[in-house]
Amino acid sequence: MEENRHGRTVASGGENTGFDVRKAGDASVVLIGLPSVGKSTLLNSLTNANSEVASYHFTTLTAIPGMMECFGAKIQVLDLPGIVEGAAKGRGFGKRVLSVARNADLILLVLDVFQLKHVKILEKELGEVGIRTNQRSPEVLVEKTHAGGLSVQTQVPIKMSISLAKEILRIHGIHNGRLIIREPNLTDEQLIDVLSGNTLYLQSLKVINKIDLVDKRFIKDLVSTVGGDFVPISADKNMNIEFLKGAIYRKLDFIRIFLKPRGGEADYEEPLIMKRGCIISDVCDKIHRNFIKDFRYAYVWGKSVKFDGQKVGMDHKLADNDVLTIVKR
Ligand SMILES: Nc1nc2c(ncn2[C@@H]2O[C@H](COP(=O)(O)OP(=O)(O)O)[C@@H](O)[C@H]2O)c(=O)[nH]1
Ligand SMILES: [Mg+2]
Repeated sequence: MEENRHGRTVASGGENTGFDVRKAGDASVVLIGLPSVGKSTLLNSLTNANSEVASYHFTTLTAIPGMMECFGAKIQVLDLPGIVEGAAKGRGFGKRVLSVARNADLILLVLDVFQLKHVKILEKELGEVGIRTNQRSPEVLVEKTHAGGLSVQTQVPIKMSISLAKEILRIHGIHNGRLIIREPNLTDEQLIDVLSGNTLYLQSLKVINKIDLVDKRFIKDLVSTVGGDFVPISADKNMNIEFLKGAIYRKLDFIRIFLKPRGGEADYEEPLIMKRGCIISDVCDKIHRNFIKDFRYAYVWGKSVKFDGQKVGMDHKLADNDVLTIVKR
């Protein structure tokens, strides 16, 4: 289980600058935040890594990986240099940091308990490189044709006018085809995102660090500023770190697949940790880079099939706790 996606690198584009970290584990999580909010301290408390901590800015100059284990999943955590306003336009290491973020499965937005408004900077910079956090990709379908002009079909109520939708299509070079909108209240920004082809919809989790410096009352009041969706921690004093690990695990939305050799017993000890929505070829990829070549068919027991032991092909979508037997050539 060493190869496959583990062979992929977290690209940063161009020369090797210390940002090219091999992807490893079942998922990868990046720490994004301004300098000195405690990212390196957090990496050290979540994982086996030892990233340098300092009380001055820009200590971490490269991507530092660590590995954390949670409920049987191995999760890679990457510590990155802090980003500042203007990062997406190239300030500091901004561009490279943000390009690493594009390859992540989850972004931890690390905030200092006294600097909560910085979440806006983080979201803005991520937004500028096409990363939308905690939004799913809108349900929109574009079918291009060679002739016949443009038509727009709406299957739900939308606020945008049909003529604006057509105009946006034309701006993106689509003059013939059909746009099918299934997303209620689709906005023009969302449609532009879809058509630009560069937009990534990634999960994020807000982490508020250094809560050892404030009292319980202060943390309670945070809810009114940031909303309820955050995890308060102290990376330095190890407060709430186990809870954060669980929150990361839940955000990653894993499912567990149990492999069963043909004619043998399923291995319930060591499940394969997969992403929800995965298909059998993803499992093959995870087992070994070349495994897929020898795939013939598979048998599945569990929620994803109509009956136990059903024979399926490699495009079959798996469900949590499925048992799987792969038959090779
Ligand atoms: N009081 C307190 N200080 C912290 C905490 N986490 C980090 N620090 C301090 O904040 C400074 C910056 O930490 P560092 O991890 O290097 O931040 P980074 O630049 O985001 O990687 C260091 O002096 C840390 O000791 C925390 O939970 N509480
Ligand atoms: Mg650092």
